[in-house]
Amino acid sequence: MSRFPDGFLWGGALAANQVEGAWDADGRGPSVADIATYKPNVDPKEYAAHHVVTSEGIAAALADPDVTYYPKRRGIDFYHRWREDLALFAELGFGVLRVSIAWSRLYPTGEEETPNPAGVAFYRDLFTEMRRLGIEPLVTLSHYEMPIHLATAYNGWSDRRVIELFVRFATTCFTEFGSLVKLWLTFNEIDSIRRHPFTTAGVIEDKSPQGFEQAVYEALHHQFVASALVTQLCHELIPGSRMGCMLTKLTTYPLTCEPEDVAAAQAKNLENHFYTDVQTFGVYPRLILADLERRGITLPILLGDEELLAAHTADFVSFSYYMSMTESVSPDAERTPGNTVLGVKNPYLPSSEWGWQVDPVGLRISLIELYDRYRKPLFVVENGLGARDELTAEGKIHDPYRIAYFRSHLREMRRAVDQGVELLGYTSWAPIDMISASSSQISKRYGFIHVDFDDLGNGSGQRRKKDSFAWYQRVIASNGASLDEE
Ligand code: BGP
Repeated sequence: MSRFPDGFLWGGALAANQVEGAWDADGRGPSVADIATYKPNVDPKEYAAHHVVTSEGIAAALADPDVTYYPKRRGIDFYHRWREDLALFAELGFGVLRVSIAWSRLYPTGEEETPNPAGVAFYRDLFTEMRRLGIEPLVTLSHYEMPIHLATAYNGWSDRRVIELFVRFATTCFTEFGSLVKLWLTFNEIDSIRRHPFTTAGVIEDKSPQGFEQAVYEALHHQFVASALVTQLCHELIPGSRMGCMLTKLTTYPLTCEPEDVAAAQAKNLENHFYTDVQTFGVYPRLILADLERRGITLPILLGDEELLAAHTADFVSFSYYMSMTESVSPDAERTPGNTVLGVKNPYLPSSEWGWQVDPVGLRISLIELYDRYRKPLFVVENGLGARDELTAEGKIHDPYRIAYFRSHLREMRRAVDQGVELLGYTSWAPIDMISASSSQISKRYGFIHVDFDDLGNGSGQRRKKDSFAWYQRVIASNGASLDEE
């Protein structure tokens, strides 16, 4: 079969904190993303170390009005240019566009009783225009951008009261936008709470007297409960709606067939799947509970929580896939960075400039693995290549490397569909250059559309189509058939 199923949703994915900018415009409150700084020449292997956040550092950043070294405060000015960008996405032929709603644009501190009217109007206009253009919105409720006040005043999601505040935010989203939006996601890469607890859940180590790891798992449990509650609400408030969960698919192979390497890889994959296990099976896996007990971690499970988790599971499983890695028990194994992880380098695979190992077959493996495990429809909501692009004197951007990345991954994705995987759609990361989540660079470019800004915000912001724009346009127009013509 050289085509994807009729009605397959082709598109792209954005995150509010990485594109909107306008961080303090029209009543928006500061979010955890607004203290992320661009650190010139930081080795990608060191990014994780830079996610250490302190109360003192937060206060200093919030006192600093700078936008040069806080790139997420300016994004790509999508807040003002979104009509132009939507027109380009429509020109690509998008059937779906994944975006997130910035919680602090609706509830500046997270504690307000009623939403910021300008924030509601912005998203209503955005979704209305998407619908006019025939683009289905796929909306992420939480994508690394919670109100920073909830981090500093509550220690983020470690405080159970944040559940109720999130439900208030989600209820506003469902009642205000439910006539325009039928496809929703709860937490972007909910598993990433272990790797960057502040970005994902507003948890701060110096505000965690119970212990940082204990606080992280308290926050995670509260996010699981919140997922179940908003899934129930979504179904009740929006007839025909579907709520998905969302995982960073960190597919890990054993470096060798030495059984201990195989066991080490198995442990990595079990840990990775734990999060979607809870959100799709509705129970904590026994292996995880036993491990938490061994580590002295107590989950703050209250009466009724387990029934909630079991009663309101995800309708579909979505995930991001960029790279794969291996695992080994050998202390000498060479490590390489991946998506906020450090894996053992796979000698059979090439790496991007940021060290992420390019593995299109890994996408097929991941699709088969997740579909076999959960037997629910899947949705690839992030996949793409970050690379340095050159703007020629003629204003062209030749990106054959990006075309090659997408061609190889989409062919493997189609093979998984041929094998019977029920795949709802594919939203590439990202249709347009934006601020990198991990490094706050724009020079790590993902888009089919180039944006004329540099890492310090210099430039016109002009949008230009790269060579890959026309290539992806043909893939969409042919529903994947053009993948065989090359
Ligand atoms: C995922 C995030 C996205 C996106 C992507 C690319 O983890 O969900 O927000 O940023 O990673 O990573 P980066 O931007 O760090 O290159």
